[in-house]
Amino acid sequence: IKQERYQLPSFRFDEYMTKMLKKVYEALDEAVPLQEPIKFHEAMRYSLLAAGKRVRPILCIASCKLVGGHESMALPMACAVEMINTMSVIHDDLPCMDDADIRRGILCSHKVFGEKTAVLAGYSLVTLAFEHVASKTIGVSPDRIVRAIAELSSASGPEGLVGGQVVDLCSEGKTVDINVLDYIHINKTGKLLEASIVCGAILGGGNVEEVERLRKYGRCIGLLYQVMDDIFNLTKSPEWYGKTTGSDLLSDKATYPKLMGLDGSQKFATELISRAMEELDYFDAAKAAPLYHLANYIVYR
Ligand code: GRG
Repeated sequence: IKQERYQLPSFRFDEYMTKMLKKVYEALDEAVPLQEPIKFHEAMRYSLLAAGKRVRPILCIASCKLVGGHESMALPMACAVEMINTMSVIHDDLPCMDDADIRRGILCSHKVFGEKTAVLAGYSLVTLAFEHVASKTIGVSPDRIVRAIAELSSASGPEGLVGGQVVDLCSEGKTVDINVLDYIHINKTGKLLEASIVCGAILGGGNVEEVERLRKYGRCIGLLYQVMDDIFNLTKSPEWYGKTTGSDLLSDKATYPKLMGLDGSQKFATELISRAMEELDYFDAAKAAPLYHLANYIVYR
C-alpha cells in the first residue's frame, strides 16, 4: 500500500500501544472476576484475556480523548466492545459455524470447555457488556450513555455483526458480487469497529460534527480491516501469518483480491485509508495522532 498519500504526525505509537494494551487488559481482568461458578467464569476470562490486538477498545478510548473526554469515561465501553468482539469470535469458531481449533494463538473455547460452555460464555459476554456500560460509566450524562448503548446494540445485532454473519452463511457456495461482499464485511467487521469509535466520541462529549466525522473515519477503517485481511491472507508468508500463502485462492470463499484482483484491492485499501485520514484532518493533528497511527496500524499490522 502506497504511503505517500498521507503524512503521519510524529507520535510514539509503540509506547502508546504498550500502555493502552496494559490498561485494557487490567480493566477487562477486573470486569470479569473469577467467581462461582468457577469453571464458567474461567471460560469467559480464557477467551477475553487471551492475546487479542485490542484495536476496538483502544480506538474507543482514543476517540473519547480526541473530543476532549477523559479516558475513564470510555473505559467501561472499551471493555464492552472487546467483550462483544470476543463473543463473536467464540461463536464464530463453534463447530456449527467455522469449526476452528485455534484462536488468538490458543485452543478455541469449545475445544477447552466444551460447546455448551462456549455458547453460554459468549452469550454472557454480550449481556455483561451492556450491564458494564450501563452500571460502570461515570462522569457522563445518562442521555449520552443511552445513545452510546443504542449504537453498540445496533452494531452487534441484525443490522451489524449478526446480519453480516447471516448473509455470509447464506452466501456459502454461491457466486457473490462486490455489493454482497461489501455488505458482509461492513456489517460483520465494520459496524463494531465503527461503533467503538462513535461510542468513544459520544461518551467523551463530542458534538454532532465530531461524532459524524469519526463515524466516517470508523466506517472506512472498518472495511479497510477486512480488505487488508484478504490481502494478507494472499501475500503474507505462512510463518508470519500462520496460514498457507495463497490458500484463499483455492477455497470458494469470496474475497476482495478474487473480485477486484490484488492491484484493485490494494488501490481500494489506499482509497479507504485516504478517506479515513481526510476525516481526521478536521481535528487538531497532535490530538488526532493516535487515530492516524491506529489507521496506519490496521494497514501494516
Ligand atoms: C450471538 C449476537 C451473536 C452474534 C454471533 C458469530 C457471529 C454472530 C458473528 C461473527 C462475526 C465475526 C466473527 C466477525 C469477524 C470479526 C473479526 C475480524 C474478528 C477478529 O478481530 P481481530 O482481527 O482479532 O481484531 P483479535 O483476536 O485481535 O481481537
